[in-house]
Amino acid sequence: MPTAPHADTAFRAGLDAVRAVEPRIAELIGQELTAQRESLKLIASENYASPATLLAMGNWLSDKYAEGTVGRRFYAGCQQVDGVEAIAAEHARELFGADHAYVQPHSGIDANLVAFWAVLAQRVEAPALRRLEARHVNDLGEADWEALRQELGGQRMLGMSLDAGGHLTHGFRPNISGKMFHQRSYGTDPATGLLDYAALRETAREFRPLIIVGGYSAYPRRVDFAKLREIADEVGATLLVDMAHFAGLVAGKVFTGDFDPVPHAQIVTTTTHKSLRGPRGGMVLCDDSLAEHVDRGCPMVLGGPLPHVMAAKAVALAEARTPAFAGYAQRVVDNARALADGLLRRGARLVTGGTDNHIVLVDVSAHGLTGRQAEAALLDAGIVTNRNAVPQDPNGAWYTSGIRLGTPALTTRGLGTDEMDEIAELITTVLTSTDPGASKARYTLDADVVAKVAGRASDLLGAHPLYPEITL
Ligand code: DSN
Repeated sequence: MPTAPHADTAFRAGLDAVRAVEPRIAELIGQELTAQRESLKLIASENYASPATLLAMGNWLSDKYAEGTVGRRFYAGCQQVDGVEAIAAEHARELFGADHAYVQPHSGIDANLVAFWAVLAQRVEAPALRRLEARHVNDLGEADWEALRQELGGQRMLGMSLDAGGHLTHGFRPNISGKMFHQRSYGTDPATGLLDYAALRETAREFRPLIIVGGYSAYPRRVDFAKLREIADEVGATLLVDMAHFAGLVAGKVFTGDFDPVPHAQIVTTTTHKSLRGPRGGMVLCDDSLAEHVDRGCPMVLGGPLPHVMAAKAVALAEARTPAFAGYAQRVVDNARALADGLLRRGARLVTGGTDNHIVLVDVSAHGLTGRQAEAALLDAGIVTNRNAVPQDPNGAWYTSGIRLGTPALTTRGLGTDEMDEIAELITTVLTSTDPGASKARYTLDADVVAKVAGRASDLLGAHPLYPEITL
């Protein structure tokens, strides 16, 4: 990660100011740094932002309201925020080769909501207004408005099933997307664990969705987005790809051609804090035909933008445009493969038998464990992962049968393929030494194993310090 020699002074001064007002918060900020430094973090969706990115967020840009878009705000005095948003959007367009970028979403869910409503506005609302010869929804009478509301709420979405690695915001009932859309899922081939494009095509032909959602949060392989677009075109759907997990691999040109969603999907959403290594937030990229609808994200879905976070997005996106970032993205994938190979050599069962992105999904039922037991036992030994369902998981989404591992964070710290092999050994030691208890959450793990693994994990981290220039 790009270092910042004087960051130490800046963070110290900032913490002193916080401490003077609410010392408990200063204490917790300091403790979080220690915890991050001491964790062998394999959570696939987390990373470490650069000091420059973090510092760009902690300032008075936060104080400004700027509803609207660049040059068209509902508040006066937005010149600086206009500059910030324009620079962030320019970096995003250039980095990903997109026609248009909207950098206001506060999170991935927000980005997806903006994208869903942009497609609904383009494909349902705008044609209805033309039909009714109205310029604006406010011009409609009660009956026409009610008919349009029903039409907007009656649309169909096809997304990847949760247990195949899809995401809750891709039309599932606990999320608002599942309440807005009639949803159907596509999944993976039970024999290989790989995305079943033929079955997806069949479902799309039969279901005729308005939107096909590509993208995942727990699928350890590349997706052929050219093929998804071909299917979407055949059934008249808009292809929307949520690349939150692998945006860093697209930015770093590890995923190119058919595996880069941007040239193939009409609209692409992402978070900015996962493999992309920016601040916590979201973003939408789209083709020119959707730009005007996406730009209405605020106030359609979002509250006022967070100018300080847009500034941090601009910094992180500038970092992602460097050759160093491309090297980082390649190492993320190399490390995931080394971790997967190390686990396979030691007898692990991996969903799809390996990885070609940053994710490794381990089926821990091979060790007689639930995901919950494995996650807790690994945490005891200082290895932070998260439990995750595997395809057709008999233990459901709470206990699960899997653990999801990811390499973006440890790669940022500088760990390489040799260390990944050693981490595979540590994980195997914990999984093979953990005895399942009477319930799906209980287990026993020998204290000597815990001490040995935690000691070695600590040595590995000690050799690759996090934010070495910060000496708090
Ligand atoms: N929470 C993110 C993840 O862990 O994949 C997705 O929203």
